[in-house]
Amino acid sequence: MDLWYTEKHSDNVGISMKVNQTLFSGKSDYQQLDIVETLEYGRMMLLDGLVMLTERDEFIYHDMIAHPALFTHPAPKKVLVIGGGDGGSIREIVRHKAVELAVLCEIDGLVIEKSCEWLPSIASAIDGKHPKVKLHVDDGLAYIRDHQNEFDVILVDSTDPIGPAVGLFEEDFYRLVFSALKEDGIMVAQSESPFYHAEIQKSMFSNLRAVFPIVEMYQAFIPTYPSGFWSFAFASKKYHPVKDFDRQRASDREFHTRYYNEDLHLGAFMLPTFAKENISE
Ligand code: AG3
Repeated sequence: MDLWYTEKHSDNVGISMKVNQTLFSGKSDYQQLDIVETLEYGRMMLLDGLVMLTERDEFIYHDMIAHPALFTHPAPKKVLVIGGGDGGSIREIVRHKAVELAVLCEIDGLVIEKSCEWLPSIASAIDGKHPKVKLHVDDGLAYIRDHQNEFDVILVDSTDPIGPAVGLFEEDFYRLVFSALKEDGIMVAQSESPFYHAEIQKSMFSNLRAVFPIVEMYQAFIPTYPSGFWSFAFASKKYHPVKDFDRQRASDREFHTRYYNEDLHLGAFMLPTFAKENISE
């Protein structure tokens, strides 16, 4: 049998991967969840048909959603992840010595459950046993409404702004994140492809700028996402990701990162002109 999965990136373009077998397929209260085994990229998780991660390239996304903020903040003790039910972001966060508590707030309990079952190398820190990790199955908006002035870093590890994640790209949500952060807190959110999603980026970054004094975009190469050229929004109350970056602290890290490093930390914030134009004021 010749079985292929295609995620369409536009009406006329997509990415296709040859699939061995389906490991899980089911519908939660929120979305369709599929976990399949591909020949080239290992196991792959899809939500509503969109590629969330593959075993082969997830290290890039999870290094880059977590480490730039955690190496910019001088003492990140309490960190919150909104979304990210696969556990990849939490896995990277707890590698930081300074981190005392990492909270995961994921709306869909099925994503957590099936990641633990089928993606153990990604979900290693959300199996309920890690001493630094707390899990909440809850709506991110509802959760942060009840948490003021509490977190050093908040990561928004969401899917595209369709379905359950729509609210996570809006100004009202960023105001709640702002108040859930301490006075020197940092938020990072995945911010789609500069190549395909100019309109989303435009509104997302203007919503962020209405709330945070420092807002920057940085980029990463993620082969299985639309265009392979992906981005993150860095929104901060006090620390600038380039000007306040302590290069020595990043190069002294006591764990190995296969994508992130202290040179790339700076390089990731250098953007091609068309990407700058997407978010220019
Ligand atoms: N979250 C970002 C997924 C966005 C991908 N979009 C797409 N394939 N159209 C990934 C979750 C990993 N923790």
